[in-house]
Amino acid sequence: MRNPTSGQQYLLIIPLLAIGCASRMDDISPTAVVPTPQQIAYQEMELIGFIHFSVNTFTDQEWGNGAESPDTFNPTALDARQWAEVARDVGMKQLIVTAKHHDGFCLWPSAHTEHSVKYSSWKNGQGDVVGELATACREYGLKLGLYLSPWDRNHAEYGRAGYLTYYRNQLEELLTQYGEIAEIWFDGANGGSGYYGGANETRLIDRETYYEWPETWAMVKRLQPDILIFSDAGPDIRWIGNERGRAGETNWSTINRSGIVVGAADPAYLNSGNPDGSDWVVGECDVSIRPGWFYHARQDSRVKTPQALLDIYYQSVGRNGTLLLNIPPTEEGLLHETDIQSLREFRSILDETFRTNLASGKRATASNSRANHRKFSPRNLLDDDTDTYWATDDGTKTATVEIDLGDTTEFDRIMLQEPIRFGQRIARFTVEAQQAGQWVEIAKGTTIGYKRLLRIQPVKTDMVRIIILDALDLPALASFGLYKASSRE
Ligand code: FUL
Repeated sequence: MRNPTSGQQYLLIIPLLAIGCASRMDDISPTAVVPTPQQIAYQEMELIGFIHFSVNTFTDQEWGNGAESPDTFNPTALDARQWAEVARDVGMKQLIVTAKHHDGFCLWPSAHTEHSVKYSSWKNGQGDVVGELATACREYGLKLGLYLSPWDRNHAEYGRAGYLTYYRNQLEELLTQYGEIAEIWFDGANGGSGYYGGANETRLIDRETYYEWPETWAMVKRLQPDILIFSDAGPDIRWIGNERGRAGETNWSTINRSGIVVGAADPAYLNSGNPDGSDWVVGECDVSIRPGWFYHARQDSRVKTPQALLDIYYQSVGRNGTLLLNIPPTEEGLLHETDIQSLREFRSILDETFRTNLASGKRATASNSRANHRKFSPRNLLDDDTDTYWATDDGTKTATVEIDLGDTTEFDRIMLQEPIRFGQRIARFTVEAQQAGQWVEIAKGTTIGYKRLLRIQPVKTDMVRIIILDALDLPALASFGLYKASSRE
């Protein structure tokens, strides 16, 4: 007999087990629609860079018509490491490059066309921008995403079945030759006219059926199981409905994907999402640091200021979206100094504003804490840990959390976060501050989601409360912050 257990030992173990079970509390039940781990990680990145680079950079156009000679593409000092270094320094976690824009020119040496870097004199046809960027991203710890324009104004078969085979062959190259691809960007633009192998005509396609998106999406996932697919209809990431980088004040991460036609979606629907939606599709807010997506020297004086970028940040990341900020390389193949300066200052201001959470570690009490258990205590909002959270009992849709700041504190920025792994729940809230013994409303909003930032006039108080006025299910919050903005904002 091995290890005989005496009766005495049992007597000791059983009560210990009972105590262990009582203190282990289940998490709240997730709502019907929740994000995948990849979608959560994607939102936590917050800021992503977009690189628009193609023949357009050299022809000074926004949309090349497809007749451009590959020789047009000839950057004199291309350095993808410079792009990655700047991106990393300013807090971007991923770069997405236009592997192919509407002009059809390929930044990688595709085996399926002669309209690529392989046929340009850049590096005697030996260059590969996608490859160089993939290497640079790995070096600087960034994820890589690719934009492969479905509309191709160069290809002779565009508009016919043959093009779809070509498009999928290209996808296969890109998704098998460059390591892990975190995001693929399917643009909705389909303008009609183009070179099309010399035909020079207008070709209209049926947006609903031509690209056979469900099959293409399945192929993409087969080749890169963890990839996130962007389009008007997701399936993982959705366009936010404008190119100004602004999410709706109300922004649900849920929509109904079915019925959305890529390239013909309702921008207002994409902008605010749908609380009754059956699919979790995060909103991505794309915008360029310049008026155009491609570099144009004439726009050197129109680079967005750090303050304009901050404004966009508050309306994208601060409204439950991610910010996809375009920084187009010049003809040299380098990011422009003006853009870099603006980005660096933007990051420095952001860091200064959010360096100190004035509510961190303060005392919090709630009208309802689930099962009165510390796992759901309102103190979890102020512990600088987004894994812990406060939640209420089943059936509760309204609640109040009061925060005692101890001393009179001045702040003008408020941050709230939901634990979105359990779904997005909160539909309406206010924040109040005590002023001369009275509660006064200082901010209000609808959705929160991954992150909500509110800019308000400076408030001085020692007591703040969050009032949840409506929620789809019992409310839960992961984090709450109060900040005093940098004077440079
Ligand atoms: C649009 C395109 O037509 C623009 O050129 C740019 O690429 C933007 C991000 O998407 O649909």
